[in-house]
Amino acid sequence: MTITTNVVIIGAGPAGSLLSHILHRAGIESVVVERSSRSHVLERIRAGVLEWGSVEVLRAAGVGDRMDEEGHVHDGASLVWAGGEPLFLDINKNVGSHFMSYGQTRIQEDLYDAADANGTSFVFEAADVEVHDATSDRPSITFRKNGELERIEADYVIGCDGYHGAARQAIPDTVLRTFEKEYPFGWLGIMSETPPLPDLVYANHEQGFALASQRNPMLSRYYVQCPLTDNVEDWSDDRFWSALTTRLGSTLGDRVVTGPSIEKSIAPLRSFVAEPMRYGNLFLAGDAAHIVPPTGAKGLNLAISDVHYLSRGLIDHYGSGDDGTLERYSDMALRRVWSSVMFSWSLTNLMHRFPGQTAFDQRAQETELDYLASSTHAQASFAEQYSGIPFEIPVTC
Ligand code: RFL
Ligand code: PHB
Repeated sequence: MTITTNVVIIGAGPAGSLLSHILHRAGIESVVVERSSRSHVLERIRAGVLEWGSVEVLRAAGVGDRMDEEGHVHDGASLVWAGGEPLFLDINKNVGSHFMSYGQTRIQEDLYDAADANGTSFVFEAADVEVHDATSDRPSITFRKNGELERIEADYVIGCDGYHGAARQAIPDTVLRTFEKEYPFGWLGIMSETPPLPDLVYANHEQGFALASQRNPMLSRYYVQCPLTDNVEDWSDDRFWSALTTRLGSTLGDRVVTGPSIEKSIAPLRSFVAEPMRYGNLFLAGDAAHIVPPTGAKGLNLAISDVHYLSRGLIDHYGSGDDGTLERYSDMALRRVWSSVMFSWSLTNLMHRFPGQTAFDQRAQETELDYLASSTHAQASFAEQYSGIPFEIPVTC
């Protein structure tokens, strides 16, 4: 069976579902094709920090009400190292911006609720997605649903299908340039129904990195750096709490309220960029085109900024026939991507313990952190990067 539509979107994560929602509001029809089940997508626990630009995009798309009710707005975040007192990096004071704690699972629920209300077409559990004729006027995708081969023909195919997706594979090696860095450790994350620390805290400790984050007043999210060879079974709750509180240092560690974990998982850390983010009438957005280590809290925010730019390009195309924004999409998105890639890489290097790290390397990290503590310029630069560089296209309602 062949379906025709304006835009076919591969992947119903935050990038794909937000794009289809914004297009729907502009009267542009799309179909979203997702490999997993709806419940599987909703259960994945991932990001928790939204840049202010992302908050504004979600509000402008009409999916910000619950975020504004339940999200926690922060003025800044703390860094702690070498057993010292935490350094609060005041983003509001330095760059007049904030960020918000609001879980990706909640955003995903908000987007699926909006899709249900819109009646947008989502196909879940679609296997073997392939992109065809990406450089033609009428690109298409095929996939299997309940064993049957289906085809969707469109003006544009948008790959929002994450790092392991099918869309990027449709771009020939002669066109696509990739940049990659793997880090020799992972993050073990837990969720616990306990009151979180008031601020986000990033800790550099000789036993490894730790992060205290949150979802709501009775839901904490914590991470510790661990070897890639570890399994979650290696980490009892007691071992986790002991590692976390040690790494946060006594001032903050003593304030952590412990309790049973309700989720525990290990994620590897990687930096990856694929250029360009367009091949003919196939566009890539979000993790399909780039991955950053979670240290800078940028992955979801980049997915949202890509969608902001791309939706504007598609709205211009269908509204006035102006393709200028679509032509600029890849270069414009990549400028923001590389800025976040660079920040996430440097914060990862600054805060983690690397295998073979010497006393010299540790002291070098601590000296850079001391510089951050003593320099208002360094703090302003951190604040500017953590809060996210401004969009080249302003958000309008
Ligand atoms: P997603 O979320 O991976 O969604 C892609 C969707 O595509 C589907 N898919 C396919 N569908 C059809 N056919 C195929 N062949 C397909 N292959 C894949 C998948 O099933 C999936 O539903 O990508 P998207 O939409 O680009 O969103 C990106 C974000 O999910 C990701 O960047 C963030 O979660 C990263 N991240 C963080 N980002 C932040 O901005 N702030 C944070 O605080 C933050 N914390 C994190 C994070 C990621 C983490 N992990 C687990 C990697 C913390 C962690 C621990
Ligand atoms: C999270 O809350 O999951 C989180 C917060 C900050 C990060 C990464 C993840 O840098």
